[in-house]
Amino acid sequence: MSILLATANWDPVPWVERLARLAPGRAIFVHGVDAYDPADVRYALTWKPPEGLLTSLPNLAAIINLGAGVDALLSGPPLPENVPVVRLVDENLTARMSEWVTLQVLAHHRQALAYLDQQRKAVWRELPQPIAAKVRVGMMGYGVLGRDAAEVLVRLGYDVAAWSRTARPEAGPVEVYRGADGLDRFLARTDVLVCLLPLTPETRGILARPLFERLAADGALGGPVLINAGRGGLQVEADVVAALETGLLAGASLDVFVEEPLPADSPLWHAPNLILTPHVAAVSDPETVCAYAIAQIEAHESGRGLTNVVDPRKGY
Ligand code: NDP
Ligand code: OXD
Repeated sequence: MSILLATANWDPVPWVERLARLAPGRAIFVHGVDAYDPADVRYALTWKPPEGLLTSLPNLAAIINLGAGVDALLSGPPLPENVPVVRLVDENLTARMSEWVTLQVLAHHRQALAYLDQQRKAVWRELPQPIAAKVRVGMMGYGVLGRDAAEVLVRLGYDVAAWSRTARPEAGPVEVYRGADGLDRFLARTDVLVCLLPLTPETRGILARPLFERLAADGALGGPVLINAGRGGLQVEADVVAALETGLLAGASLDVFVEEPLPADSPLWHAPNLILTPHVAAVSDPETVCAYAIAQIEAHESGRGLTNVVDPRKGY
């Protein structure tokens, strides 16, 4: 019933300490640090594990992904057959993402970059200030993270709608557009596009010029704004730079990039009206994520079953 931790370049120490406190008596191995027999491992707690590691564990009962997005796992070499993959759903992570999204929406709406620029030049000038109700936010991806961020933005008074793949009866407080049919109408009513989609074969490259051209151009912010914290592979970065330079997009905030760390020569570093953060919108906190992983293991062993199991056919 041992646990194997394989977390790329994360510091394993806080994870092991927390796991040991929550599951005393259970063996915990850190891949690349501890010697272990692969046959002893029942649960793999992973973030971007090395290729081939998971298929080398013959008695694996579950893979617990220590982040919400499973694109790196599913797009790599084949995973062991019939071993469920659990993704992270964590209130702590969800709250952090809503903080980041709110910060970015407010920054563009309330012209933080323009005021910073004025401050540097010692310019005292009032800029247009539409009320939030006049700003139409579109949540692209209305899952765990999109819903929570939407609720916060609704509370602030924004006119929020969402776009998702399927119809769900328990939709929440905003109008939800569905699938390819609903996309045009969704984009046409959107001033600030917030993307919290997973990266799948269907969504790769969706944030590109043809989509930017379908956003509302007549909104209260003088042009559409793109905010992406989903995955870098969702965006065509040359199109984002060109759209910012030509004014097709009035502004953007990006937390995720095709290549991370973002290469020093990427034109994104110098694109106008772009706020860039280094994939930190919502980091995984060992405190809460270890508790989640142990709760999943206990549910599995008690027969209650795993939750938030990824459907490999959907890709998220
Ligand atoms: P969920 O699985 O809960 O939600 C995904 C949403 O995207 C759902 O509404 C789903 O539709 C929708 N969707 C998926 N595919 C399509 C499609 N082809 N067309 C339209 N809608 C689609 O994921 P989370 O909200 O938990 O996380 C979303 C993503 O956020 C993660 O996959 C990850 O990449 C990213 N993330 C980034 C972080 C960061 O720090 N930057 C931190 C955490 C996550 P439906 O409701 O119909 O299923
Ligand atoms: C995640 C992430 O998917 O941090 O959780 O990107």
